[in-house]
Amino acid sequence: MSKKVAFSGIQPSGVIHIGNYLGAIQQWVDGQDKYANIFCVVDLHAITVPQDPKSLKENTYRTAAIYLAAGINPKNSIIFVQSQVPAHTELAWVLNTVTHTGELLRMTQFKDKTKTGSDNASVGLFDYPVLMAADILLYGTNLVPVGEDQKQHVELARNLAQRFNNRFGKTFAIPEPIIRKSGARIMGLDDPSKKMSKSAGPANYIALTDSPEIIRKKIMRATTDSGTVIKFDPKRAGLYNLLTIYQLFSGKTEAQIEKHFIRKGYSNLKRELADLIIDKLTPLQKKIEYYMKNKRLLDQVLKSGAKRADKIASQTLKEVKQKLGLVA
Ligand code: AQP
Repeated sequence: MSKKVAFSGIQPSGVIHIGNYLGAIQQWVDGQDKYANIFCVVDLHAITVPQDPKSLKENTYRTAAIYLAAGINPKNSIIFVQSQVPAHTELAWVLNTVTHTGELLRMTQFKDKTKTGSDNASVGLFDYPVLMAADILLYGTNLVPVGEDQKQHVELARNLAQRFNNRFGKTFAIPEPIIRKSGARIMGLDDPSKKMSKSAGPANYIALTDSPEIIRKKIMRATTDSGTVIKFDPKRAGLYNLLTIYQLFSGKTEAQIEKHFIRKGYSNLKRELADLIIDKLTPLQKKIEYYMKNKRLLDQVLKSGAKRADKIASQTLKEVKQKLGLVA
């Protein structure tokens, strides 16, 4: 039996943080042998909010470098940049024509990002979930490994696939999200009531490229409560978040961790957690730097990935156009 297709991506819109790593990238690496994988650097999504062109280019390379440094093997998995495969925007337009505006108005990410009430948000930001549906549906994707915040967007992709199939005949596979039980929503260090987010400011996240000094400072300053007992209690959001990060980086069970921290205080936990993160991120950072110094190698990987992706995507788009009655 052929393997299920898994598709996912990250925006090169700034730093990549441990939320992106633990919620998404780590499960991509874990599923590498199980699925036929396609991992995209979604630069067209990034430009739905203003980006500095120079930084965007550098961040696009860095995101690809992170995929490779984390252990994605480009021989098996397809790694590419979204804007290098034109079928993404073409299918997004087609899907726009079967999407209801009400569906997009209900998207919590759009609502969160436009909370201030300003009407300066781009139409691209409004349409973001449709482009994401196109990304997913072009590849016959069965599984979308993401963090919990993307669940609603994958749900829309499912609905659009079903709607299109009902109107025009079976064309798209119906994708489903894969969301980790633990790590699906890493919370902000300075505000554990909201998810860790790169747009929330540096005290909120640990970037994969943060130095040991910065990591230590951010963890020591992380918001906790006035309690003393170290336990996995979801009601104590700050502590629970730190313990979850500890668990995901250490691979230990809740019971093992709670036992380890019996009669120890929050400052012990924070010190040990900082050491653990530094320990895990240092080798990753070395690899990221290696790839960033070898842009030619990155270009080769991305060019070959785009070629492989384009072959699949063009075929899907051709079928879509035929079904719609567009002259090919
Ligand atoms: N806090 C998180 N916990 C777990 N998973 C997360 N992801 C994002 N934040 C967390 C997952 O990372 C993948 C890539 O996300 P993205 O590039 O779409 O970025 P995002 O979700 O927009 O990340 P940010 O940091 O929140 O960016 P801003 O602040 O710009 O909106 C996805 O699989 C996502 O679920």
